[in-house]
Amino acid sequence: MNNHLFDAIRAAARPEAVFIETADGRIWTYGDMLAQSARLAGALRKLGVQPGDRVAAQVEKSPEALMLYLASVRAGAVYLPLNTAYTLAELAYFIGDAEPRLVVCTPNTREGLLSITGGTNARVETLDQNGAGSLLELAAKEAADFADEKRGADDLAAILYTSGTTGRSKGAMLTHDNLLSNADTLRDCWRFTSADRLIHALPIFHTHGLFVASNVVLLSGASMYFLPGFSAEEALRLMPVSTVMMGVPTFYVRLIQQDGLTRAATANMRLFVSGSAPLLAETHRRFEDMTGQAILERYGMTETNMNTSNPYDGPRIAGTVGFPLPGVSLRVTDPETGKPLATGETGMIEVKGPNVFKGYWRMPEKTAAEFRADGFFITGDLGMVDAQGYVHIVGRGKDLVISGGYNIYPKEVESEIDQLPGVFESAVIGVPHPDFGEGVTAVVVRVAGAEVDEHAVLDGLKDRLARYKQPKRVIFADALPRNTMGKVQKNILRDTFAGLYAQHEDERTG
Ligand code: MLC
Ligand code: AMP
Repeated sequence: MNNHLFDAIRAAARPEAVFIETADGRIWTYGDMLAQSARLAGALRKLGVQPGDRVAAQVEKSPEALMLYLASVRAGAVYLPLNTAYTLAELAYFIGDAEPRLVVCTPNTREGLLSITGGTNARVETLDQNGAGSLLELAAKEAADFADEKRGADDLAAILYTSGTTGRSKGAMLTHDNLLSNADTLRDCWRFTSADRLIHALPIFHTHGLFVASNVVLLSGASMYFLPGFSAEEALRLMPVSTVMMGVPTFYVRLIQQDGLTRAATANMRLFVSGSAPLLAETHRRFEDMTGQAILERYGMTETNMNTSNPYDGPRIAGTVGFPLPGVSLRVTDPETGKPLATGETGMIEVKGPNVFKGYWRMPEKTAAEFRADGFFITGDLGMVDAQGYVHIVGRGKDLVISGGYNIYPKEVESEIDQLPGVFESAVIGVPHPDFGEGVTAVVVRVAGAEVDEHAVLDGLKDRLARYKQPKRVIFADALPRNTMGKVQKNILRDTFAGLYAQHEDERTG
């Protein structure tokens, strides 16, 4: 055993087989993957990256970006992918917290990142195919083989930041075995083989696109169409020459609006997977009516990788996330006492297994608070297990909005809004949205006499928060509803504004 995760990837790689095909027709074989990740790993080592060092990357989706992840694993580093939508203000926190040795970015963010990293020992490099001095140019001078750093099952492979419900984001520390064990399990459960071809339209800075999709393909020696983003037309065009697609519910919501989505168009596809946010039962049924195929819904999170999946063989029940994966223990407990609940009772979902992360980066108290003494991780999701053993997610114990598969923590948005001139206080909620599942919505109370309007609030957030976190609508109220303890009653706000986006859509089409 040398490098726990990469040894397994290498073992599955047949050098002549196709690994990636891009929208512009570039083809990468597994041999190219081995050579390019070796060259990049060599470049990382030359730049002073040592085992255990963090390599942060905010780069556009490309095969080269995926190679950077693999190179980081091979060099024994800890990969820290960052959403391309993050603003400089957001990046400053992640970089300050993670203290990366190397930050890889695009040429247009280089200046900004240099201003953040000034005075630290982080280097800033670009991943630019044409740029002189880019990491790729350094890599081109390196050998096509690389002596992978020794890394064990329990060593860190990645840190992924997930926003905190109360304060700052937390870095979830994922080990080599967290990633490998989960990808192995998913490959087997979903019957991946080298004959598969995946439509990969997800971003590669989150668990879904980076670990679930890419690692499963790598570990089965399969291939993928690597698309820069999701387009329903493009996905439909590729279905006759593909076998699997993984997506967030918004992908499926957009696909069922296409007349071209038929049994014939999907005849070559053997599996459609959905996750990262709840898939409406209505979307599930409509998709099945149009294609004859039942979407397989699964449930996971950054901290735990995948926990449950509907069965490959056997009924895939709409509105459920299926059974705990092999090796994963799942229980439902009373959120107050932690006592396990009976079948059919709703409570807190807790999980334990090789998939569950090692803890939050440099936050031992937060880590301790989210684990039970017997090692179960408290997910913050509310659910129940039915008599057949299917897990149902029925709500969230955490104040969280999921929009198009991205998590938004209201607290973070509220803190930014509350600092704007003329704002007295605010409450941010998720309201049903026809495309994104939930739409981020701000309810704002003005300081007496202030004239701040929707435009001013949105303008004030522009450089502070990633676009997807910014409210789709800002509504003004005289006061926020509160209970006797003084806590804002967000359920009342959610009920009041439940029709906000439905109405908006009608107006648009009407
Ligand atoms: C884009 N926008 C969003 C948004 N994505 N707003 C809210 N929520 C989102 N998810 C903004 C754009 O900036 C744009 O703003 C406007 O909304 C419309 O953009 P669009 O062109 O319609 O969006 P598109 O580029 O098509 O992106 C939508 C999407 C994308 C759903 C394809 O968001 C996406 O790929 N989501 C996947 C997220 C994901 O991978 N999650 C996995 C997390 S891992 P404007 O005003 O500038 O036009 C995890 C664990 C697990 O959760 O279990 O998997
Ligand atoms: P993240 O922190 O981005 O990894 O998001 C994880 C959260 O997404 C989970 O805690 C759930 O709340 C939610 N989630 C993921 N998959 C599903 C699903 N299939 N159904 C409902 N919620 C889901």
